[in-house]
Amino acid sequence: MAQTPVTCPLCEATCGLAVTVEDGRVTGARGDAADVFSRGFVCPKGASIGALHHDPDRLRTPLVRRDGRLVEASWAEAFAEIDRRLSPLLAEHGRDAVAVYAGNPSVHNLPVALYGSVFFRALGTKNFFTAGSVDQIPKHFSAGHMFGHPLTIPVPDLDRTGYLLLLGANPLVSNGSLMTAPDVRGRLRGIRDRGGRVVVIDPKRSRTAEVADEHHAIRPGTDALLLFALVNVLFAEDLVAMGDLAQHVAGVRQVGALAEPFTPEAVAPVTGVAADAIRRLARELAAADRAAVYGRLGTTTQEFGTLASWLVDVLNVLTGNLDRPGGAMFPLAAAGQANATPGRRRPWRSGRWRSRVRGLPEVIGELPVATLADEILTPGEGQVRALVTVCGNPCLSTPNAARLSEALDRLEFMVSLDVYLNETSRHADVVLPGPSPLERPHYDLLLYQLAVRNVANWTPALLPTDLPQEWETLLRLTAIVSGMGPDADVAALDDLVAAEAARRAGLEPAADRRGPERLLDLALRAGPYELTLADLEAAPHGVDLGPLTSRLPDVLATESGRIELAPEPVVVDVPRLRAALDQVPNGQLVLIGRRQLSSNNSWMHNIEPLVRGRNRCTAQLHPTDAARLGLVDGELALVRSRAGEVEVPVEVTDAIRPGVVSIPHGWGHDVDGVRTAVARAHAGVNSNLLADETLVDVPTGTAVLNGIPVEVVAAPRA
Ligand SMILES: Nc1nc2c(c(=O)[nH]1)N[C@H]1C(S)=C(S)[C@@H](COP(=O)(O)OP(=O)(O)OC[C@H]3O[C@@H](n4cnc5c(=O)[nH]c(N)nc54)[C@H](O)[C@@H]3O)O[C@H]1N2
Ligand SMILES: Nc1nc2c(c(=O)[nH]1)N[C@H]1C(S)=C(S)[C@@H](COP(=O)(O)OP(=O)(O)OC[C@H]3O[C@@H](n4cnc5c(=O)[nH]c(N)nc54)[C@H](O)[C@@H]3O)O[C@H]1N2
Ligand code: SF4
Ligand SMILES: [Mo]
Repeated sequence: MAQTPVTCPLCEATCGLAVTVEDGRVTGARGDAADVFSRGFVCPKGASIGALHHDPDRLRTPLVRRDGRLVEASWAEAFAEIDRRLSPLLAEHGRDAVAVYAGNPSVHNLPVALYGSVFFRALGTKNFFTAGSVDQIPKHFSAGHMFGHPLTIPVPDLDRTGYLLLLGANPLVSNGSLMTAPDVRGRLRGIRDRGGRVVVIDPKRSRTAEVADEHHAIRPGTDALLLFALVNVLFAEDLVAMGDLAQHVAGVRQVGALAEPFTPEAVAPVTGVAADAIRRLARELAAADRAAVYGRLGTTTQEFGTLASWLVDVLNVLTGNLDRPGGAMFPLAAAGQANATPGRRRPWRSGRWRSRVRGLPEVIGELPVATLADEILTPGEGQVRALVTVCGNPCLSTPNAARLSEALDRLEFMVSLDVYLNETSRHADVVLPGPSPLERPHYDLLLYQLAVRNVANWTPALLPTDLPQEWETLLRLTAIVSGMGPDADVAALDDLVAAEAARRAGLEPAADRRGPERLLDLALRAGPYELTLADLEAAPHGVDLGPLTSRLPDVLATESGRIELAPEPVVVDVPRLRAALDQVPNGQLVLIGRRQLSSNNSWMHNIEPLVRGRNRCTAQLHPTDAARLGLVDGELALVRSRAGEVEVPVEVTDAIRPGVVSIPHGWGHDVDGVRTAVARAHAGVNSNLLADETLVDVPTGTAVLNGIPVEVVAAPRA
C-alpha cells in the first residue's frame, strides 16, 4: 500500500507522517521514518489525522443564521449575507467596530497564515485579537525589545547542549512550543547520554520533570523571582562570563543593579525553592560549557510573564550561551524569516495604541483578548459591534469565558471561519468551513523560524475537496471589506497579492503557480538558502539545512545594533516584582493548567480515539490539600474564583505542589447548539470560567492562566 509523506500540522513539532489512503479513505497514519527531522516520531494526535478527516461532524457546508437558527447554505448565500450585514456596519461605524480573533490553528495552516494577513490588513481594525495574548506575547515583547524583532526568539540547541534548564514547559506532553523539535523525549535522552543535565522548574512533577535529573516544584507565578536570584548569584560570585558575546551587549551593569534585591534568601520563601539550591543552579549553569535556559507557557501566562521571559534570555547572555552551539540559538529558516536580512535597524515598538476600555497595550499589532468582552459590552464611540473569528475558540480558551460568551450574543454580527460548529462558532451568524488538513497544502512557515535544526518540508494537498481553500475564502472576505462585493474576481485579487509580494522580494512570481504555492515559492527564493518550491517538491521527506549556526551580530535589529539587556519597556516592571518579594504566601490555593497528550487545546475532543477512556478533565490536588479540605479522589469538588465556578472530579496526586490545583483547559463541551457529538459525550468543564480576565501581565496584558486564586470545597451533593 502506498504511503504518502505528509507534515502533521497539528502542533509545533512538524512531524512527518506516512499516510495510507485506500479508495479515498485514510486507512493509516504512522510516523515517517524517512522524515529528515522527525525520523518516525509520531504522537496519538498525528496518528488520528484520518479520524479527523473523516469526522462526520466536521463541517462541509457554510451555515447561515435564519430565524435564529444556523442552517446549511450555499457559499454564494453565505458571502451575500456577510456583505449584507458587514458592509453597512463598516460604513456607519468604521473599521474598529469589527473585531477579529485569530486562534492557534491559524499558525498551523499555510493558506490562513498567508492570506489571513491580507484580509486583516484590508479590514484595518485596531481591535485585532489572537490566542497570542493567552500564550506567548510576553516572549515577543521581551525578544523585540532585547534583539530588535519580536520573532528573534532564541531556541535551546537541544541536540548539542550539555545543560538544559526548563521552566514552565512540559514538552514531553506538548511536544514543544517556541521550540520546534519532534521527539523531545529522544532529544532530552541525548543530553543525558552526552553526560549532560536536565533541570525542570514546574509546580507539578510533569512527565518532563520525571525524565529530568532534577525538579523543583516552584510556587506558580514566581519564576521571575527565581530567575532574578540566579542572575544575582552570577553577579555576586563573579560568574558573569559572556566571552565574545560581551562586545554585542549593552546594559549589563544595569541588570546587575536591578538584581541586587533578589538574593536567593529573599526569593526562597516566595518561590518555594531553597536558597542553597538556587545558588547551586546558578553555579552549575555558569560552569556548564554548553547550557541553555528555556521558558514556556508556565512562564508567559502568569503574573510576571514579561519579566520571566526576559530573564530567561538575560541568563543565556550572562553565561555566554546565547548564539553559541549548545546554547540558545537563532534559527535561520528557508522562508519568511523576518530577521534574515542583516542591517535592518529600527527600534521595535510596542504599545502603539491601547484598548479603548481598559487601556491595555498593543503588542505586535494585537490587543489582549482578556479585554475583548469589555470592548463588546461597553457602549460608546469605538464599541465593537461585529466579530470575525478565524480558527479560534475563545469561548473555551480565554479568561472569563462566561462573560465573553454573553458578549458574543450581544454582537450585531459575527462570522466564524471554523471547521466545527462548536462553543464559539455557535454564536456566529455565518460559519465558513475550511478543508481538512489532508485537503490543503502545508508548509510550516512560522514554526521553522523556531526550529532546533534548520529544515524545510513541503506537503501538497493529499486529498481532493469540494470546499473552497481558505485562502480563497479569505480573499473573498477581503473583497467584501474593501467594498468590492462578494462576487469580486478572486484570481485577480490573488495576482495583486502575489505582485506585491514579488515587488518586495525583487523577484518575478512563478507564472504557473497561484495561491499559497506562488507566495511560498517567492518566499523560498527570497530566503537565505535560495530554494524554490520545486526543490522542496523533489524532496518529499524534507530538506535538512543543517544544525543552527551563530547569527550575531547580523541578527540584531535594535537601534544600537547591540543586545539591549535592560530595555526600558521591560525593566519598568521590575518594581512590581520587587513588591512581590514582600508577599508572603497566605495559604490561598492557586489554579494552574496542564496539557494532555491526546488533546489539542479545545478542538480535538470530537475524535473518538483521542477521548476514549477515563475522564481526564480533573482537578489535581496534593494529598495534604485534599485531606485538609475533606476532598476524596473521584468525587466532585466545587472550584470557585472571582470570575466563576465549576464542579469537577478531584484527582489526588502527590505530583502536584501543595497549595496548587491543576485543571486542563479546552474542555466544557456540554453547551447547546453545537454539532460535536463525541466531545459533548466527553464534555469536561471549562477551566476558563475560572480564569479572571482582570489578572494580566502588566507590560503586555497577557492573561494570567497560571496562578489564579481559587477556593476549593466538596461539591454539595445533588
Ligand atoms: N486556562 C488556560 N487557557 C488557555 C491555555 C492554558 O494553558 N490554560 N492555553 C492557551 C493557548 S497556549 C492557546 S494557543 C489558546 C488556544 O486558543 P484558540 O486558538 O482560541 O483555541 P483552539 O482550541 O486552538 O481552537 C481552534 C479553533 O480552530 C478550529 N480549527 C481547527 N483547524 C482549523 C482549520 O484548519 N481551519 C479553521 N478555519 N478552523 C480550524 C477549531 O475547530 C477550533 O474552533 O488557548 C489558550 N487558553
Ligand atoms: N498534547 C498537546 N500538545 C499541545 C497542546 C495541547 O493542548 N495538547 N497545545 C499546544 C499549544 S497551543 C502550546 S502553546 C504548547 C504549550 O507547550 P508547553 O509550554 O510545554 O505547555 P504545557 O504543557 O501547558 O506546560 C506548561 C507547564 O507549566 C507549568 N506551570 C504552570 N504554572 C507555572 C509557573 O508559574 N511556573 C512554572 N515554572 N511552571 C508553571 C505547568 O504545570 C505545565 O507543566 O503546547 C502545544 N502542544
Ligand atoms: S507531535 Fe505534533 S506534529 Fe508530531 S504527530 Fe503529534 S501532533 Fe503531529
Ligand atoms: Mo498556544
